[in-house]
Amino acid sequence: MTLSRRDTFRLGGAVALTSLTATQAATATSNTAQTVDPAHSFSPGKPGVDYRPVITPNGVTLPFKIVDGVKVFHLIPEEVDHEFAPGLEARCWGYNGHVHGPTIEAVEGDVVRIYVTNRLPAATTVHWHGLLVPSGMDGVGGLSQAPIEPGQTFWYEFKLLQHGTFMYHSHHDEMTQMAMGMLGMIVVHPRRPQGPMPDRDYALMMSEWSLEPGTRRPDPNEMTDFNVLTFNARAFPGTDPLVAATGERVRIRFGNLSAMDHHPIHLHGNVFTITETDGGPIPESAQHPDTTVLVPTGATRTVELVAETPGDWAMHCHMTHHVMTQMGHDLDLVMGADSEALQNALKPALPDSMIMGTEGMGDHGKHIGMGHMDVPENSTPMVGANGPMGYITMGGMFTILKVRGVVDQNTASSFYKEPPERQARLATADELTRDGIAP
Ligand SMILES: [Cu+2]
Repeated sequence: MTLSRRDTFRLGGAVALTSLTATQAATATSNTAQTVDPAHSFSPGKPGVDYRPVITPNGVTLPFKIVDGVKVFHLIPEEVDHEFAPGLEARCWGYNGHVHGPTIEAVEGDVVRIYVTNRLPAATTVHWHGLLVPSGMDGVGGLSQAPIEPGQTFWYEFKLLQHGTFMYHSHHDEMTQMAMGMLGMIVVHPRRPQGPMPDRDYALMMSEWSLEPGTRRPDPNEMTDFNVLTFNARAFPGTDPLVAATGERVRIRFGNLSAMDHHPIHLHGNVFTITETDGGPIPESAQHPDTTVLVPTGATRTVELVAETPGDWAMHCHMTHHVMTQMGHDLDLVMGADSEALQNALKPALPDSMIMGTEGMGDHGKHIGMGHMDVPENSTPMVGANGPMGYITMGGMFTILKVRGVVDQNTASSFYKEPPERQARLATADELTRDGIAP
């Protein structure tokens, strides 16, 4: 399908004819830099020239080509075999071979043309969450467009009037399709950046899944008891860390398209400023420092910080069950029980059983790591992975910001080592005596 010049203007998406002078661009950009004048045309923004490309940990950015000044993308909804963490795989629905879909990245004022080829067995649509688009481009199946039937390719085209962090997702049988993974991030860079540009710009989409141990299909019918909580569709230890050098400005864009949950994301060792939502930039007078940002479902929040202190800084959802993976929430309480007596009682009926949880869940992964017990096929320990100082008893929606004096290709895979005077350790007998502490 081709688009006439007249149609393009009707959409408010004028094809770039000439590049703008600085004065024209300044006039076209409002004082708050939230919108561009839809009548103005811009040259398509170039990565590395007009913006520093965003990094999607564990993910990719959707490639585009430029045809007559329009950025042309091709999004392909399809079934994808996806790994949440080593040993935990599922057959999900995603886009272009990825779960979630690739990040769509462009520049305010760009005209984007997005073809969607449906390779799923079900009809679908794509909604551009937070973007100001014509009603006919809004992607609500049955309301603003006909559903895209299997095998069909649909055309979407609109001008990007805003900059910021947005999302895309299925808006047809959303309950099923979003639970199967049909989500992605949209990053629109400002045409004329107002503040300092970030040195590192990260995008993290949060979602939640129901995947019974031993099965391979996420269960969209689940309403409350989600057991796989993810950043970019990965559960720790499957999450790639974020890295930054000291002194660098870091932007982290959070999107949340979880079915039912909000996520308070807490970052250790740093203070950030919450700078924007999917509604636009937060005026500087209303920005505030924080260490936890609540990201409601169906929303984005962007934070910025300057990395100051070297270290391995945990970043995770602070809802404690959201840093567990495939935990059975209907377990009977055994905290404080006599594990030996329980074990002896169970032995005749279940000779291979192993009583756990009388002192909490922390040892679960450790026992698996030591080979004392197996996990069911296609599942992962509820918590964690081996760390430099022992076992890390967190899983799910957990990742690490690795801050170093210098970042190199080994930073992501290495752990920070503190000098002894900055490292917590066993107290010595001399110290206890000196300070009158009875251990
Ligand atoms: Cu959470």
